[in-house]
Amino acid sequence: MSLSRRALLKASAATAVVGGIGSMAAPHVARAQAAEFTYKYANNLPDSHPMNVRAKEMAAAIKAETNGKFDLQIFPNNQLGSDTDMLSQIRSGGVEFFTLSGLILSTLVPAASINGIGFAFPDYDTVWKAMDGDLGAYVRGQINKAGLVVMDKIWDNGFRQTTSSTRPINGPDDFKGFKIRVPVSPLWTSMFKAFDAAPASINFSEVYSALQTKVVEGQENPLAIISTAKLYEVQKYCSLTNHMWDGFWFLANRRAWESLPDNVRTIVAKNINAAAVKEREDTAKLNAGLQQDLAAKGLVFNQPAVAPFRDKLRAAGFYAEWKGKYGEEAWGLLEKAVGKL
Ligand code: X2X
Repeated sequence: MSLSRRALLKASAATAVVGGIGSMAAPHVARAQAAEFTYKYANNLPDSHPMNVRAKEMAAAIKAETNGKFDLQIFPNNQLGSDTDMLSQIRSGGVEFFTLSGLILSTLVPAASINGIGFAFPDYDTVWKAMDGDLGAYVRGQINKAGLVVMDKIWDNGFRQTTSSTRPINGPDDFKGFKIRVPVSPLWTSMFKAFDAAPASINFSEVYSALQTKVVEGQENPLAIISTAKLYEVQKYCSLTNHMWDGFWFLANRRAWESLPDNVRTIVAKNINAAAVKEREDTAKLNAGLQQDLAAKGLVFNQPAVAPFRDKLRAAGFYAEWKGKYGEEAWGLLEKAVGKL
């Protein structure tokens, strides 16, 4: 090869590199480029819930920062199936990302339901300290051991309230024989059995119609979901039982995650975690402000005292049973965050 030809090749290689860097740094001047990675993110919530609002924003930010290389497609509202379906899809790689309540994830990772222990968390401050601290780290460790990747920041679902078409819940006795839908999770069933209720495990995708056709009398969810999923249309009473805090782990299929280049992975994780923090603020605000709005839509509110519910769970042996299931280490981390149960 002649000297001049070699020099020419070197020069064009250098131009290609400079061009590449230039287009990464200034996406607005880059040509539209087909995505190298198109990943699906599935969830069970309506489009208007803060989770999907922030997810859309986050997808746009990821696309811009990767210069179009990474395209996150969002499938809200159980479009790809129920939570049970999506959990098997995230494991097989049918979807790359999925947000799931830790309580439902516990069918695969038993420790993941621990934040849902009845009446454990008094407020959001305590929740975020625990879930961004040692308790959350412990649960994420267990999720990893089960073969799934999980982002650092858990997304907020909220403190759960009880709705009904038949009666308000003023105290634990009102739960006796109450036909209540619960998500598919042993902890949920166990807690409502401890209240002598009649819990039925039903995926969220079926909840509206189960309430409408009166297969069940009631259900329990944070106000943000009662509002965005329009459950107030098929319920009459809302009892502010605040019986547990629930959040969504942002899960990734391991093979899909590990096939991303490091720099793309960093951008994706950074934006997902930042969106989680914003979604927490939105959702907490929404949960705090919705009572009036829902009352205007016809829901009748009441706020029962917490102590009788806790006493009933204690007397039924609920805390002792679950302490035994989670083990000393996990239970110790929970009590370190919330106090003795
Ligand atoms: O299924 C529910 O009730 C929901 C939407 O709150 C969860 O994902 C746990």
